[in-house]
Amino acid sequence: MKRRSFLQTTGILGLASPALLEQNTSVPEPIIIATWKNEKGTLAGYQKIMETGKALDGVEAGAWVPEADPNETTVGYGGYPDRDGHVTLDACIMDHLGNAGSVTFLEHIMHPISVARAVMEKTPHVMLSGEGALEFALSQGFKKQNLLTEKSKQVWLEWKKKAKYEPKVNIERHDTIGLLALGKAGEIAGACSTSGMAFKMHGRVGDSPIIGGAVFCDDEVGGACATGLGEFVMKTLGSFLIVEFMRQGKSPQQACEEAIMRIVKRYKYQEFQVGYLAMNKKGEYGAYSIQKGFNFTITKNGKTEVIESASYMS
Ligand code: SD4
Repeated sequence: MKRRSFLQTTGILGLASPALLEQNTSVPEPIIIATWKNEKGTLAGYQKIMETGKALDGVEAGAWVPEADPNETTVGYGGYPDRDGHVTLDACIMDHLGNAGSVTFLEHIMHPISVARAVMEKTPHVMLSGEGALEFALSQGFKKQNLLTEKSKQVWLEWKKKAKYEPKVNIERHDTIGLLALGKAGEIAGACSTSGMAFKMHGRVGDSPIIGGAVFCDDEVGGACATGLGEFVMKTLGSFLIVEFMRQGKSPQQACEEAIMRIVKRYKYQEFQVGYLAMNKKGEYGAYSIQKGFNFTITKNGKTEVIESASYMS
């Protein structure tokens, strides 16, 4: 008996709409998107998905690229330190089953994203912080390294002469990497990695390790990730909010816009940047930011493209 006539005789077709049947059978092509201009990162992530099939492997591999790049001053090695000269890292990762792992205030480890993944896969916890996160990383075979490059140290020493902390629009080069991917089975995963705000207070933790803040995924809906001034992402739980908007039927673009408007309406001070990126299970994506200048990178079908985001301020 053919599938369709089986469905008709058993009455199943009457229960499920044709659109639903269609949706269940079509798996979109693997795709990976990342905040900012991160072509090498999305390409590395895409290649990993092609190799293992898994979105989770893709977002981890994508984050590795800026984490190891000494010229990338907002992520991992070479990241600008806090006001006391410490490079402290935040990262998180989430898979399609709703598992999540994160590290905050972690020092001396080149790839915090992989420590976050180890927290997710090898501990009963979601988040490890500071000394405890470092001890855990070392126990897992990660190597202790000095992440403060000579170049970043000089910038910090120069900053110390005035020691004035003023978050300004894009001036601090918000280049935190947030990633979302669909694997070969169409499953979603997300990740984020950063050294946080340059010259922040020692001990400051941003949105990047907060599940629901900088990253959220739900395999029934899609995922979202964030960059920019983390305090505002945290206070509005941006990525979770975007996924919930998509669950209500909004497109990724509409969902990002609503989440930005939530910040804009609630907080009058808008001289800072927040950028959101979202993708649904069909592989449709959207982005929106408060200020001009936010962009994102996408790799799909082996092709990589950097796209300028629309913004609230023109
Ligand atoms: C933070 N959201 O620590 C991060 C900063 C960021 O590109 O996105 N920088 O608040």
